[in-house]
Amino acid sequence: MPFELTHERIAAENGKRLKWLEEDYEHLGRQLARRGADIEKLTERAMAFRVAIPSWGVGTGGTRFARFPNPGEPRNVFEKIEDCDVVFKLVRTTPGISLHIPWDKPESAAELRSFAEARGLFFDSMNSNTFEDQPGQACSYKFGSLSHTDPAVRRQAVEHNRECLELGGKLGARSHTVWVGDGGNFPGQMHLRKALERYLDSMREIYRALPQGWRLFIEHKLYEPAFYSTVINDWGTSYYCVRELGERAFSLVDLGHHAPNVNIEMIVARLIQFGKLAGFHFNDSKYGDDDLDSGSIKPFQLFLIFNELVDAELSRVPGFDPAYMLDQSHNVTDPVESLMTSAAELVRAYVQAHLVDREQLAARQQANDALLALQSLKQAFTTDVEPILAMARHRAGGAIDPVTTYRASGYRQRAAQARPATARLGAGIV
Ligand code: RM4
Ligand code: MN
Ligand code: MN
Repeated sequence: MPFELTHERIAAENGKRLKWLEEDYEHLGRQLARRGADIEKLTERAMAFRVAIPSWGVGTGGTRFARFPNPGEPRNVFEKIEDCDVVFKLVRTTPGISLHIPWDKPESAAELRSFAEARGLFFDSMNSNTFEDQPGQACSYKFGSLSHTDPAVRRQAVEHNRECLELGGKLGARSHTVWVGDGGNFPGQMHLRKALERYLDSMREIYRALPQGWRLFIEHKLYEPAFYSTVINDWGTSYYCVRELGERAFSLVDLGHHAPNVNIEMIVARLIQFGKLAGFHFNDSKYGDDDLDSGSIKPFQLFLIFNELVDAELSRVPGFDPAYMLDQSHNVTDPVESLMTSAAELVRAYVQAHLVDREQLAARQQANDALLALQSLKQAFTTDVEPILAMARHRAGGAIDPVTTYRASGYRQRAAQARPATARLGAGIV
């Protein structure tokens, strides 16, 4: 697409807002100084924060009922990268792109890589897909993939993962994520223990094929598409599997993959403590795996998760190196806008978590002062850090107000002209 969201355009929009931002930033700086916090250090941290975008996140999502495509939807992986580039230009925290194979399998890895690198983007974790059938595929995944009862299906699924590793190598990726939809819809449908054994056997093969310097991530999910039992249903099973697999295997936490009300920050703390936290697929949910925008429903939970992450970062837990990605389904919004605001929500929670007075909190915990311990967290959580986020974006060359700047640019309208809709109108997760 010839249309570019230029630096000049962003700077012109920022010019309208900079004076007020400077005022707010200075005021917040004075407030924080009273609490012993240095606003400049927090802004540096905000500028250093990174979260990857999944290639499937820039397309309009859908439910099993329907999908309502946005105008100007990207029709191929190159157009997806163009949209990722827009998000990156405006928020500056999202240079990594996570590819889903085969949805975004390129004809030439070298061409795709240079297309991304020319925009300052790189390829983050690879994602395999053995939860749906592809045209011409020999075996079906209707009844599972890596844990299937038929060894031929398992072999095909392992082979697909090997291909992802090979492609990822050419793209410069350094990790591979395996999520399987394997499970049972009815009690008795599958032998629960044997299915997990078969899964592990297949995963051992994938692990053995892992290139040097790579990490392998697995992702648990309590239900869907299987509605009675899933093979990797919870973090305990996931943790057991990554321990079995070896030191380069880690457990990934997708926020939507737990029962309602589960204490996810505690799962995070456990995985950190056991040296097995891979990182996150961020999203938010109300009733199930709703894949809503990060921070839209339960911002306090997001903050509490970051509180654990920042605590681990500051106490220099050995080997702590979590990978972050947004895994959301944008069904009713413009995906570019959702991704930008979600990325900002993560930075917000991250900066707020850095505002926690950890010495004070530790003393209150030591004294078993439940009420004031909560206040230590609430003081950080209720601080409006927006001027820090906006200043961080501005200093990094991004937009003070990403959504307004994006809308003013007319990018979506131009994309709609340049990318006439294709026939893909069906239902589906992404
Ligand atoms: C799954 C899981 C995976 C994602 C697919 C599309 O629920 O979250 O990470 O790749 O959806
Ligand atoms: Mn996920
Ligand atoms: Mn999911």
